[in-house]
Amino acid sequence: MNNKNRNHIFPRRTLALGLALLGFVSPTTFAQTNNSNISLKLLTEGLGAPETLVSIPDGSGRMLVAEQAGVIQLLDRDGKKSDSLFLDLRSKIVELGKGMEERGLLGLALHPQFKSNQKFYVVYSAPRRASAPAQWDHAERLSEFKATGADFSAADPASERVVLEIDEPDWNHNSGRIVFGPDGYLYWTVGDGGAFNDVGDIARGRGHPPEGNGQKLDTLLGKVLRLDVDHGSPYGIPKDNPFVDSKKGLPEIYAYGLRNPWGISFDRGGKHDLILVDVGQDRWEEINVIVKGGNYGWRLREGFDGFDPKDPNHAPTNAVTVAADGKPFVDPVFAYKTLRGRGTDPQSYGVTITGGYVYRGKALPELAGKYIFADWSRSMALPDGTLLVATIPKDSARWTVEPLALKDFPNGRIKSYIWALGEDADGELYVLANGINSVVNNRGKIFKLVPAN
Ligand SMILES: [Ca+2]
Repeated sequence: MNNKNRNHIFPRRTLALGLALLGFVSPTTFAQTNNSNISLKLLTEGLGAPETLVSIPDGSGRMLVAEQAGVIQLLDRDGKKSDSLFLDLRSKIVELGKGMEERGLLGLALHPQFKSNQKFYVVYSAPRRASAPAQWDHAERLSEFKATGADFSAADPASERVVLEIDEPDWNHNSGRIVFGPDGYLYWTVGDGGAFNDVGDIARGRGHPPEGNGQKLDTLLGKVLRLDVDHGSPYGIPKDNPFVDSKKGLPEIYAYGLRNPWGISFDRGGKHDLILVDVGQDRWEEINVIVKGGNYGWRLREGFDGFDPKDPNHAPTNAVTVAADGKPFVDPVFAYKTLRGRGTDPQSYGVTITGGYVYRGKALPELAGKYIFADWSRSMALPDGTLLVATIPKDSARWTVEPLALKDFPNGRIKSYIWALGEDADGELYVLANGINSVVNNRGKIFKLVPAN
């Protein structure tokens, strides 16, 4: 998956696997909170690693689910898979590994006027471009496609229009999450280019400048981009993007200083905040509220601490608090410790954060206005994801988080890797889970958050 190897820490992975074989399974570290009115309803299973769920906005209740291995499934309102795929992109995607994998089909978003123009967008890992350094890994490609037919039940594979490609030095930290904003523009999260610590791998020719991609404004790596896909060729730049006039940065950049954001969503209500989670290196997992032009710190900051790539396990005593341009960094609204070792740290929820949605549905009034998200797993090697709920104070400054109380799953732990969350047309939420840490097996399933019986 995606978020996971965002860390690229093989010793940790190996340790987790060894402990798993010895029978050390992370013990419950929180008081059980299963006196809940919320439960999970299994909607469908037998999917590849499911990474995005969106509703088809025609009142049919049908949904599209993108699998990381490169296909998009069509589900009916009860979760039953269509006999035929909505779209198969596998021939366009780089060859994927059978184990941990961060490449593949990473994002799907329907155009706000999908019902009339039938357009939708995907981000996937395409082969390295000839213009990229020979030792680099691949390119992330944003493409537009069109659905066909009166009922949108399939996409036309020949309708692809490549919007933008970004060369990637490494196989990991590709991010690739996309969402349309209330302004009609497309927001695209791009990881820092991979390897570890945003310093790169010598074997790859680095691919990371001395200050790291996150802080460097002449690269699209480590950013949130904002594009106008309705104007220009192949796209336009919104005229109020932060670097349009200053020439201090690329005009696509909306926010920067990010590592590998695995989740981005706009709150449908409230102030329509743009909420992003950033997967940390070794110490902190973050929730950020994204503002235009904001610098979120990576790789000078991680969580609320400084970051030193030469000593990533400790906060430097001389942490940088002001960016090179003299502006302060934007702190997260919440950060929790990245789980390490045997997974017993009560201040951590797991090894990598998975983004979600502010609940604006009707079925679960106790969740109204709260941000529902997850941690992928408490172990690299075992399926032990945790659903989490954040309460957002009126001033939005510092959020509070606890495990989501579920009737049948104490402490929000659902015994699956949590690849992503999904939101339907009614604002109801789904959990996109996987029974195995691989994108090529069909162990994925989708749960809906529903009232308990
Ligand atoms: Ca940050």
